Amino acid sequence: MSTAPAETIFADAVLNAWLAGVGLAVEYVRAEGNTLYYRDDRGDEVAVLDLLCGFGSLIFGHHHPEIVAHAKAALDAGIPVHAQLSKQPHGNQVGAALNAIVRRETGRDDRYTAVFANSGAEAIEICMKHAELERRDRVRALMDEVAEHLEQARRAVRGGAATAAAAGSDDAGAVGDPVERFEALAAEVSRRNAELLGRPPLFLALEGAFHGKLVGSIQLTQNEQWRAPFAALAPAARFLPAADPEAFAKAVASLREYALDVIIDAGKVRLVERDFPLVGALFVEPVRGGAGMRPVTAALAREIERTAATLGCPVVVDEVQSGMGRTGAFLASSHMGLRGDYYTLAKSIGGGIAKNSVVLVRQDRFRPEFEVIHSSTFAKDGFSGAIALKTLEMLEANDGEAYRVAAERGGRLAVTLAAVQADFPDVVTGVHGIGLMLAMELAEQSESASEVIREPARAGFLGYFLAGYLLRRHRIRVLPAGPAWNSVRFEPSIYLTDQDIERIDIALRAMCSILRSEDGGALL
Ligand code: 5B6
Repeated sequence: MSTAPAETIFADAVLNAWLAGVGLAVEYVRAEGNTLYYRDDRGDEVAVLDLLCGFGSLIFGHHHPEIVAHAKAALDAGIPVHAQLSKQPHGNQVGAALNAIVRRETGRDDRYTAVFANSGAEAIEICMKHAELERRDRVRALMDEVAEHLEQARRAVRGGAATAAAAGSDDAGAVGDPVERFEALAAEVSRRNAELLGRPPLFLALEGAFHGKLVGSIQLTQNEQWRAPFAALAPAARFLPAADPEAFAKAVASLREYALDVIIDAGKVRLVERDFPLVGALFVEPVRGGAGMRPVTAALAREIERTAATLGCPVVVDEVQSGMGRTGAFLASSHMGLRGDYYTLAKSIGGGIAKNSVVLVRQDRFRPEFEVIHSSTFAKDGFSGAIALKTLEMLEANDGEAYRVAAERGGRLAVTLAAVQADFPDVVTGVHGIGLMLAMELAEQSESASEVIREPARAGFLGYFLAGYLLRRHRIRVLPAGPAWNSVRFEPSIYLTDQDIERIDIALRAMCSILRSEDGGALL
């Protein structure tokens, strides 16, 4: 193949220039376990401890030998990778395995139907679409009821059994033709309800949420820079306070919309307000990665469930990043007892080598037509299915040893991070997260005496700059937690060793010393 002409503009040109600016422009040539390798100027491999692990996609590390062997065997056996619109039993096998795990872990007898996709954002958009099918049914049921009430009232008014208030007033003793008065009332009901019917659904998410970057899901991701340019393309989301259940409840109450209906009360037709199902679904990350690895509290979980029950909408528990054992349980939501009507899983379900995601919809809500009206060429392919089954089997092996290891390794790392915080309380303001989903929060640096520290802090990318330092100086790969510059995230595989943790300890202490002494030159 010929090389590209010199004038070719590559899509990653801007990104690569930015990566170079923060010291992260590295080409990795090999990956294994918790290690990525690049080549230095002499061509020798340099090993980097990877604590990012595919934004949390590698619960078993890079190229786990058992998963790789399973993949090779599946391909050697000629498994049908593409056999769209055939029975594809592996989909049901993965669905059955997931049901067994979720049932065991939650202790509830819920059954879920699995719908497959290719990425986390796609799984989220499946939830948006499915929730809209449900919402349409709720809207239709309400509108059928209103139509029935209007018909009953119309018959009563025409038959002289009831009289109607004038439109816009509650005075049922108004003068004029009662039938005309009723029809004016009915027109007001129709106008108001038609206006509500014309509105797109509203989706709810938590402040600091990250739910993906496709057309729909980006509206559920709070980061303004990523979301705002595309606001006109999709239904909006409201971001609700996550730190305080009371504030959450208040914010939800302010969102309620009322449709109009009529009742006959003591021979008088009156207008009444009815709750209109404007909300499609309530999306929750059990651990908000983009907000600095903040777990939902049990109190907020109760409020979320109460809210969804009142609104009649599903709770979508987004376990794309937190699921698959990363927090020491298969679902992070089981730590806070949060029950999902839908669950999304992605990242580690690909075993580090496949692209796969899945939505679990509780069977009593599942719309059977969904599998027919939604599809993707690559979803539910045979290869990803085989890898998902293998990965689930590995998670569950030895009575769930992997979950215990994730909890223990994560706990060990958290203790180390807390010790760094204790020694540098002026630099480290918090350690957040559960299991192998951790973040260290750093103090504001925009007043640092060092320009090298102050300028990137003011521009909002000091976290990336620090990641560049940790990579070059300590051969450790991290990034900030989401868009928040002032954090360092840790999402290693379960094979994190004590030696790895020692290296992390040394590197973070060096970084904290530099920030404390405002010695920006040492970062370069
Ligand atoms: O597979 P896909 O990326 O579409 O999944 C979307 C998604 C993610 C997720 O974590 C949750 C809970 N739900 C849906 C994927 N997470 C990616 C992510 N990316 C960044 C930051 C995050 O906290 C999470 C990111 N940060 C900076 C630059 C680019 C990406």
